[in-house]
Amino acid sequence: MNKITGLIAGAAVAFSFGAAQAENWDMPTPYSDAVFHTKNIIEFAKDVENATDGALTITVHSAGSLFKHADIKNAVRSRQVPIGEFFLSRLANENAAFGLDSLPFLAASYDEAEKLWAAQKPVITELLAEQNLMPLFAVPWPAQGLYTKNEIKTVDDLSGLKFRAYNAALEEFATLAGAAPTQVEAPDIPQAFATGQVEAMITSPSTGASSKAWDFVSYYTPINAWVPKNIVVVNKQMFDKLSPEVQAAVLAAAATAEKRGWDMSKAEAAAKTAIMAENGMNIVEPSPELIAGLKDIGATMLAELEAKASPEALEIIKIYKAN
Ligand code: PCA
Repeated sequence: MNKITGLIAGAAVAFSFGAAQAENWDMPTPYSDAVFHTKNIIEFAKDVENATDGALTITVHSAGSLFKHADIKNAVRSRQVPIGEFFLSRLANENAAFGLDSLPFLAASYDEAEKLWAAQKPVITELLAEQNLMPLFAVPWPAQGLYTKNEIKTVDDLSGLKFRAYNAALEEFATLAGAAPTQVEAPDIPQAFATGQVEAMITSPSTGASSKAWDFVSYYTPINAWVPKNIVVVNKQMFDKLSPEVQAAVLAAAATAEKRGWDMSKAEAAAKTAIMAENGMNIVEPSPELIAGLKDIGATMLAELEAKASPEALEIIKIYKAN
């Protein structure tokens, strides 16, 4: 490009993005700055700002500082904020279709998680549209493992443990394992262990490391039972108000963020498990008995879900299993 066409191109960009007033969007997330999901959405915000020449800037509010986790979806729905991130399966109470990534052993590897997301995406896009919400991208946490003070060899060893849960499916899983679940948000994990409110949990090595699990448990057992996702949604009316150029920039940055997020997630599991080992935790491969017992619980949960699930959830399971 020579200097003159460069100037003209620059002016055209400034014109197309500058025509409308510059916008700033607040973006709440439940998770703290140390978490890779938060790093990814901060990158997403930068990409949008750069691609739009500052016509749209996004300010990320981490660790539930702007809205509590339970309120983020409705805050976006009611346009208190235009965009937000939350744990997708928290919406399972609205429709089981949202919760399938948190069903034990239905999709336990990244390949399966990708297949499940492909089956889920069109269905939940339609369900969210009914609430004036549009998904921009979804990124999985690494597979979920078990954190305990003592070694766990069978499901019986979980009996009576005060167990930290983050959604209804995990609460049911813990209950079926004979444990006593309590809901605790990720940033509150260290406090919940310190005060004795909980003594065991299931989560990713990412959250294990970001909450310094070695301060309160000694064993990590990578049962790798499910690969749950965060989702970023935007209010459709707010999105429609953006110029077509800015809309295109947001969608392009979202596609980039989805790809980058899955890559970050895949790199996390080994890296964060190594950090836990360096800090003195025992990393113990699960016994066949433990896995068999946990799979039984997963099968019970799937059968219960299939007996009462929404047509949308059943359709996703059908497509997922056929592929
Ligand atoms: N970390 C989040 C959700 C799943 C995960 O790996 C948490 O523990 O709340």
